[in-house]
Amino acid sequence: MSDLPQFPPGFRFGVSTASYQIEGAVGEGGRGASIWDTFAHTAGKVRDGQNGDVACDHYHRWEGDLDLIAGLGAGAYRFSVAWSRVQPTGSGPANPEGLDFYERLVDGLLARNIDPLLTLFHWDLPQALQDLGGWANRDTPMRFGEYAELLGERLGDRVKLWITLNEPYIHFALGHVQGIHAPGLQMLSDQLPVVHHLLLGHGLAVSALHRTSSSPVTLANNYSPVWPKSDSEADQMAAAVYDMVQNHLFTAPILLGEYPPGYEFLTTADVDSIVLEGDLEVISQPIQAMGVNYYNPSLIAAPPEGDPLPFARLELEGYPKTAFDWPVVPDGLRELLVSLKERYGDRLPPVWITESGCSWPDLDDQFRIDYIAGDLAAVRAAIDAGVDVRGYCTWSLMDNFEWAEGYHQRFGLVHVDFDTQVRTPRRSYEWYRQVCTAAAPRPDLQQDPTG
Ligand code: GBH
Repeated sequence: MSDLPQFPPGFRFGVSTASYQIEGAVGEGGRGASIWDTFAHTAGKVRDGQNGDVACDHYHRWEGDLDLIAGLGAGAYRFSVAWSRVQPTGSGPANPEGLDFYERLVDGLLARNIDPLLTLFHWDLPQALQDLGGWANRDTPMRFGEYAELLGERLGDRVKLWITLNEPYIHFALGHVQGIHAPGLQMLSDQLPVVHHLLLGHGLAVSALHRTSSSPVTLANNYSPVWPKSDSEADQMAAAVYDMVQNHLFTAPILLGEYPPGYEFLTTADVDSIVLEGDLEVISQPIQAMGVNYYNPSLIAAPPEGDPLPFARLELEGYPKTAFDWPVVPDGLRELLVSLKERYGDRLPPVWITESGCSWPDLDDQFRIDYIAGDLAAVRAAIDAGVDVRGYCTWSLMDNFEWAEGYHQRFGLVHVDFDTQVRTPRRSYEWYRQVCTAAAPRPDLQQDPTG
């Protein structure tokens, strides 16, 4: 432990999860179907035909899971609400059983002295809304604002940090362009409506949460430092486009009130028919934190001729690889935090690392310990360089349903046997417990609305 950096007083260490990845109980408590139920039950979409029907059975085992978080001494738990538990078809009155479940969870966290950090949308859109066009339909952000209001009314006095959207860029790119995540669309043109409506949904949720809660509000963006493959003009241009879509498309409108230069290629229609007057004001309402999810840098080159995309993603060689084959580049986290600060300056609110982690199966997981230690050194270096970072939540508390990879990737501090549901803390759990318990005592987040 002695080699671990020190963090400012009040810095929070926590763990993250998401509803569809852990809850199971998809037909219980009045829950409606989500796009991930549909997608995972479509042949050929998820490895080995796996799905989240049972997942970690967290819906029934939540108390034991909260004890695991408490056992870490963690100061924060980031989880997400399944929209279709609260509103089975994505609109209309709340389903009381759904709200009750999350209220028990929040109260259970507070009873254990853990700050609840609540994500409203971690990709599991109610299927009924997808049937009406999903995020391509301008009604969806309106529905999202109403859903946010229901949660704010019920839990606004107890949730300590609100996260509207998880990784809108990944949901857009993998779900609506590549088609390897739900809803499985492969839109090659006219992508701007999905992007814009996600942003508008964020803005409307921010309004609803500010009306109903005094806690800070943010979103969790997935950022990746972009490294061009060469100095050639073609590679540099491709990298610039990639940097714009991955890192700034869902940040510049929120922090600066304008889309980043070059975004127009996302539609063949007239931009003004999609981005209506007043929208950017809604989108750019002040947020009190910026959630950063980090996994690895992106190596980008010019696309092969005839490719429909304006860039090509290449494999990054020369780094250790996780069991998912993702490169391990902890300093990329420092690089990206510093670059966000350079680009957005005082517009960048205090940062929370809302996710970072690795797939590694062994119970004796020195690999994961080194991974998190690398992250913490990078965060410390970013703080030293002037970035205001307030917390770090590792992905994930426990092994769970890893989207298109099913149960084949294990990101947990805690191992889950998916036949018996037995939870077994890995060595990293014990190590991270020391990190959490060594952290300085923390003041109440709600008394410090700047984050
Ligand atoms: C997050 O997404 C999600 O929020 C979470 O639900 C998920 O379980 C977790 O991460 C782990 O996947 O091909 O080597 O360049 C992460 C989004 C997109 C990050 C793909 C890494 C490229 C890896 N990821 N990306 S690589």
